[in-house]
Amino acid sequence: MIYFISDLHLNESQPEMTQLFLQFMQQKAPLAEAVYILGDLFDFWIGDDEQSALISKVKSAIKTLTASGVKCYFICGNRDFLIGKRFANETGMILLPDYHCIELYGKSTLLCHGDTLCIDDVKYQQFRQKVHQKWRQWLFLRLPLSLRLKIAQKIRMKSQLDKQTKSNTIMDVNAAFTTNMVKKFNATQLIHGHTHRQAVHFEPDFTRIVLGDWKADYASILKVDKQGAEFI
Ligand code: LP5
Ligand code: MN
Repeated sequence: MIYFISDLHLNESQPEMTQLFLQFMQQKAPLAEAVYILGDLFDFWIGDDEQSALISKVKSAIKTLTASGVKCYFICGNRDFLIGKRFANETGMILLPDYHCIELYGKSTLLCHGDTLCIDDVKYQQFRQKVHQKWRQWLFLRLPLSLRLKIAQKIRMKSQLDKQTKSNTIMDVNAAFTTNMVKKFNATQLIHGHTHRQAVHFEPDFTRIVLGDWKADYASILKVDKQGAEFI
């Protein structure tokens, strides 16, 4: 059995959500073969050198899981794309590229965060392209933590403002682009998050499973086994 989660956006001001995640990692995840975290585990990530009580708790939960033999895979989201090798080494978590195809109980399944499928959100895609440039990241990671935090907060504010002017259609996946991507990987199933619209869509050539975001009292967890996929 394999679990898929995404879009927890763990942050200091919602400790209940961190609790939910820790509960999941301690009670459910140990029974699985693997756990896939498809991005936006954290509200934002400004470098593997940041430390806090929340970060320590999350790291130690992942470490305990992977040390017990359960594989934990991670595809970065649009908020925590700076999670890097140091985090992976400290936790045993395996970092995957933006698109990753797996054989999931007989179904060729493409995994991604989901932001790259939202190509109609041109402003976001331009922003994404910039912050994914290695030289920019290299420079950013060498700034003092306090300055990085300020920049991240500025970006969050601007993003929240911009989102008020964007329609839901613009902020959803582009259907034609998504179909092409699934075909390119010869997949029959796609699992992604980001849009926060938990659902199972039966498209003509593939099934698209969308993970939901977590709330203080709601954990969107997809369980897949031989019987199929279900949200628990
Ligand atoms: O996250 P969500 O779901 O609310 O919105 C996303 C898109 N927004 C983002 C931004 C993230 O929320 C915040 C990322 C913080 C990263 C911290 C590290 C910074 C590292 C820099 C390394 C070089 O992803 C939002 C989408 C939405 O999903 C739906 O898909 O619409 O996209 C935007 O809103 C982008 C804006 O339209 C453009 C943002 C430009 C920001 C420029 C600010 C410059 C301030 C610089 C100060 C020095
Ligand atoms: Mn996201």
